[in-house]
Amino acid sequence: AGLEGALARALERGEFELHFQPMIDVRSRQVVCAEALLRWRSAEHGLQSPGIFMPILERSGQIVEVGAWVLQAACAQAARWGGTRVAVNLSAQQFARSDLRGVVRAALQGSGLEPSCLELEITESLMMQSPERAARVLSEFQADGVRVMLDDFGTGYSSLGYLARFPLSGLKIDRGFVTALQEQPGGRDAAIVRAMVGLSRDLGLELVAEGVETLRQADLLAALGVQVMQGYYFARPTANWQPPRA
Ligand code: G
Ligand code: G
Ligand code: MN
Ligand code: NA
Repeated sequence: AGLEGALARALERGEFELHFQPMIDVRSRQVVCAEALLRWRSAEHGLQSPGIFMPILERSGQIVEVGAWVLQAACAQAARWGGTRVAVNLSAQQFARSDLRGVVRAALQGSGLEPSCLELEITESLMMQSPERAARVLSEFQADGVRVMLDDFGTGYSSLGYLARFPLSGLKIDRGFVTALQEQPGGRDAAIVRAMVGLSRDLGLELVAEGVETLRQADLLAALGVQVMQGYYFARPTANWQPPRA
């Protein structure tokens, strides 16, 4: 079968799997959360990344079913971690569905995971498609005790005003800033990261830098006040990931 045909059967064949990548508090060295990243292990097409199959799932609408599987599988894993949070990425189509709250609640109830151990990652563009609806959906997650992080922060078009009014748990600084920081440590991107540190502190938001690939990037971020980091320098996404034992 072609890629699309094979993908249509992937869920029933059990070909999807989650890899996990930790976010690390560099001061305490503790893992604060691990992000679930979807992979498709196709019998015919080998191991595939979301860049390839996510657009197809979005187009076919299959993302809704697969997204529910991701939530349930991620919560089931995290329930065995003993307190380490799990982060799940939401797609635009999932976010637009009126049954999302119920799907999230079902994943929590089915796994026994504490709501505060689940973190949903949404992008700015996803939020901006309908800010009023997004505000309501985020309030519902807040009421349920589920955390929401704004992913790829700094690359979208959201107004800073939304940061004050939307019930977000935190921000994930897009890896573009992390790359630029290393190229020009005293440059404009450093100024923006420093502003994000101040903004998140003053608004009571957690801040995570993603895409940290080198010790130098980690040091530059730490010097700017970023405390939680994620990236290849610390750990690549892996199957069978476990939190380190204390
Ligand atoms: O791992 P990386 O190649 O793992 O992921 C590429 C993109 O796919 C990222 O933007 C990431 O947020 C997205 N992604 C990874 N897993 C999922 C998932 O389970 N659901 C959604 N909606 N996006 C995902
Ligand atoms: O859009 P989102 O932030 O969810 O995407 C996460 C993506 O970034 C995944 O594809 C993940 O595999 C990838 N990723 C994680 N750490 C690093 C890193 O240090 N460098 C690069 N280039 N990509 C990373
Ligand atoms: Mn993410
Ligand atoms: Na991101």
